[in-house]
Amino acid sequence: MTEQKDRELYRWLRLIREFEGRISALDKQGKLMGGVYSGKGQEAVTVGFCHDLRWDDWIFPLHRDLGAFLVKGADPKRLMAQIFGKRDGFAKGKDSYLHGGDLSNGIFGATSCLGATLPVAAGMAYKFKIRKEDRVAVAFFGEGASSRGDVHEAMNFAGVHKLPVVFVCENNFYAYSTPNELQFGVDNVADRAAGYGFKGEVVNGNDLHSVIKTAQKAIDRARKGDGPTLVECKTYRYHGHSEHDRADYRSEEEVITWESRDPIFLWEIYLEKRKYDIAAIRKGTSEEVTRIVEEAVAFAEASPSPEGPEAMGDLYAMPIDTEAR
Ligand SMILES: Cc1ncc(C[n+]2csc(CCOP(=O)(O)OP(=O)(O)O)c2C)c(N)n1
Repeated sequence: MTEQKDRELYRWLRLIREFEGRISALDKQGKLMGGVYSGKGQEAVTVGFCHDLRWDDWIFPLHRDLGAFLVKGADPKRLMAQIFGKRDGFAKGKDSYLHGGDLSNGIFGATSCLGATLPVAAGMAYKFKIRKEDRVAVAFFGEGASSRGDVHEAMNFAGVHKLPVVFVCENNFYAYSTPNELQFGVDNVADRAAGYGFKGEVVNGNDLHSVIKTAQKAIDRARKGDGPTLVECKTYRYHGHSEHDRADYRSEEEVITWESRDPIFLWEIYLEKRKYDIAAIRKGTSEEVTRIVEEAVAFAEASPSPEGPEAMGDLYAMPIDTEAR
């Protein structure tokens, strides 16, 4: 990879970390509405899968994937306004954290019912296939969601029709407080791919190089018409399930062990080994991401709240201009 690309990837990792860190702080200050589900620690997964997607590809993030929004092209200011529940957010103030998608950038909003976005991703991929378009759908989900029936149905359908979709399981070892061994009876979620007739891969989700390599193969396979892949990224969320969860079900040793495998820390070591000027890169990136996040917060705070009558708008979807997207 070129130095420019290496630095760009570092910038994404750091921007996501800064953005989410600020949201956690704003939540503690009581400035946000609704729950906050930090993806701190899982940044390499969303960066690895989204950084090289085309604008006309679609992603289906899970509730912990603000990073995917940023890398796929969402405006940080609008994203922050969404989190504040303000009118300039994607849902125009009707929702806070969870359900706003950014349709103009190919980002489908998350659903409260976990796993329910996967059949939509398969449907989107089916559309691409029928129209003979070389576009790809990438659907993210947790290992907890992998136990849902519609996840199975989406994968089965995608396997039968060889659809251009990549299923990305972010296995952070706990679905709320439920550990892997109480969630499924196989060693890996990816083992199930065999039952659907496509390839399953397990990857170290904290190692950006590994994620990128596997993501590229899976995305190329989908784009070429060779069908779906299920990629399971083993990773870890540093925070609790949401900011109100102290996560007492994990040991301190376990958390510290995973913190020592931090994706940003690992990428910095790589940059250093490439003999780039890491001190300068770190400083320049810190200044840049802090500025972007500051501007986003100022924009969101200044954005108006919606007025009462607006509650009645946008309740039903207008037919989408499917030719445009
Ligand atoms: C169908 C369904 N069941 C339960 C919940 C409640 N719930 C919300 S998040 C969550 C944990 C999800 O774990 P996982 O899918 O592994 O994703 P993670 O939060 O670990 O990223 C649960 C049980 C829900 N939203 N939807």
